Amino acid sequence: TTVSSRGETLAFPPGFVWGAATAAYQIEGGVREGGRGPSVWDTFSHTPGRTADGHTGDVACDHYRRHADDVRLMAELGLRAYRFSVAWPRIQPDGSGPVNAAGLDFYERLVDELLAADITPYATLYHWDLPQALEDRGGWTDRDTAYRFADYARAVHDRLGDRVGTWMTVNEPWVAAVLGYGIGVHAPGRASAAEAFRASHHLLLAHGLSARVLREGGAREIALTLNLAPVLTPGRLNDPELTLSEQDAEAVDRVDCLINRQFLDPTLRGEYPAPVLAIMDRHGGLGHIRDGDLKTINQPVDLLGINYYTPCVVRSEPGEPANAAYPGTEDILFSGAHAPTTAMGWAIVPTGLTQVLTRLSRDYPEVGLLVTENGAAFDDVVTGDRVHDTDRTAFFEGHLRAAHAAIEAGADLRGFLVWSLLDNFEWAEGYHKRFGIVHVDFETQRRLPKDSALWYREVIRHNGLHRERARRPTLEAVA
Ligand code: PNW
Repeated sequence: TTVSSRGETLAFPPGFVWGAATAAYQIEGGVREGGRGPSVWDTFSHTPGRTADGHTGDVACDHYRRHADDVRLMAELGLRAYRFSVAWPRIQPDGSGPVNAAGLDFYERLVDELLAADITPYATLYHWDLPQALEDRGGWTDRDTAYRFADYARAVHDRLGDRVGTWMTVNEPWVAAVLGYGIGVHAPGRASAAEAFRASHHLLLAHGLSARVLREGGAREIALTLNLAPVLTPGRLNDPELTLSEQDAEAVDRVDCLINRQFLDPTLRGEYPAPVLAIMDRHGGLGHIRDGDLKTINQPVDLLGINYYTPCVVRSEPGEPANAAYPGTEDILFSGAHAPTTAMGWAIVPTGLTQVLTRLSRDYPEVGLLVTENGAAFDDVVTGDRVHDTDRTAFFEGHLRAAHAAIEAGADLRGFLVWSLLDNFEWAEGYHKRFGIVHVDFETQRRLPKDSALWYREVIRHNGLHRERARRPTLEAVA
C-alpha cells in the first residue's frame, strides 16, 4: 500500500488522467489566417492601455503554424491528455451563419495529430474569444448569443465528435462575466454589475443549450469548467476547523454564493442560491431569467472541470464598501492570505484544492471531477538551456498532494491538467506572466521544457509522486 507522508511514494488511481491545458487566443496567433474573424480579444488587446505594454495575441506562441511540433513536444513530455480550446471566430468568422471549413480543418488536424500520438483530446468550446460581430450586437448581455453558441457547438461537434470524446462547454463563466463585463479588465472591457449578471446568466444558458446539442449528437462526456475557490477567513487559513462568528459565517456564505454557487447550483441543481437572486435583483433585476431557463441550464453533465489557483479570504467588516468584482459584498473585507505568492500575487495554498474537491464530492456527489487547470506564474530564469523552476515544481507537488488527500477522503477526482503547456498570452498581463511548464522565447519561438516539465514527465510515468529513498552517505563513504 501507499505511504502518503511527505517525501514518500504517492500513487494515484489506475487510469488517472494526466495532461496539460491551453486556450486558443493565448497560444495560436495566426489571427488573420484560415478565414478567422476578429474576436473581442483582438479588439481589446489592440485598444491602447488595455493590456500590459499593449501586448496582443497576434502571434502568441505561433501554435497555429507549429501545432505539429507542439504535439510532438507533448508526446516527449509523456502527456496523456491535452485540453485545448476551439476559437469560435475560426469556425464562424461573424459569429453566426455559414461555417468556415478551414477553421474546422485546423482543429481536425490538431486532433488527428493528438490521437496519432496517443494523447486524449479534451476540447473546450468557449475560452473567451467571442466573435466581435456578436459583441457588436450586445455580446453576452444579449440572450441571443447563447443560441448562437449552441449553433456553433453543433458545427464543431458535427465535424469532430467522432474523434473527441470529452467536450467542455464554457470556461470560467465567472471570469468571462465579471472581468469582462463587470469590471472591464478583460474583453470586452465593460464595467457594469448589472451587465455582468446578465452575461453570467447567458453564459450558463449557453452551457445548457450546447450541452443539450452535444448530448443529442452522442457526445461521450460533457463537462463545464468553473474557477472555484474555497472561501476562508484569515483564521480559517490556519485552522480549517475554527468556529466562525455569525457575521463572519454570513460573509463567507455570501462570497461563496457569488463565486462558487452562482454557477454550481444552476448547472448541477437547477436553481440559483437565494443570496445571489437577492443581489442580482438589486443590480439590474431578474428580468433576464426566463421560465424554463434553469431547467435548460441544469443539463446532465458527466464531469465538472475545476480550475484552482488560490483561495478567497474574507471577513465581516461593518462599513466596508462592496468589492467591485463582487457586487453585494457590502460590509465584507477581502484580504490577502499571508502565504507565499506567485508572480500574479496569488497566495499559494495547496490545501485549498483539497477543500474544493472534498466540498464538491459532499455537496454535488453525482458529478465526476477533473482538475482542468492548476498552475503558477513565476519569474523564470533561463540558464543555458535549462529553467530551474523549483518554485513551480514545488507548487505542483503541493497541489498533487492536496489532490491525493481529497481522493483519499472520497472525492471522485479523475485527472489533473496543468496550466499551462506553454508560456503564453496571459490576457491583460500580456507575455510578462509565464505559466508554462515549457518556456517559450517569444522572439525565436524556441520551446524549452522547464525542470517542472521533466519532473511532471516522471510523475506521469509513475502515476504519482515517486521518491527513491534518499541516498544517505554511508559511514564508509563519508570516511
Ligand atoms: C484562468 N481571477 O483565468 C484561465 O482559464 C486561463 O486562461 C488563465 O491563463 C489562467 O487562469 C491564469 O490566469 C483566470 O482573477 C483569470 O480570479 C483570473 C482569475 C481566475 C482565473
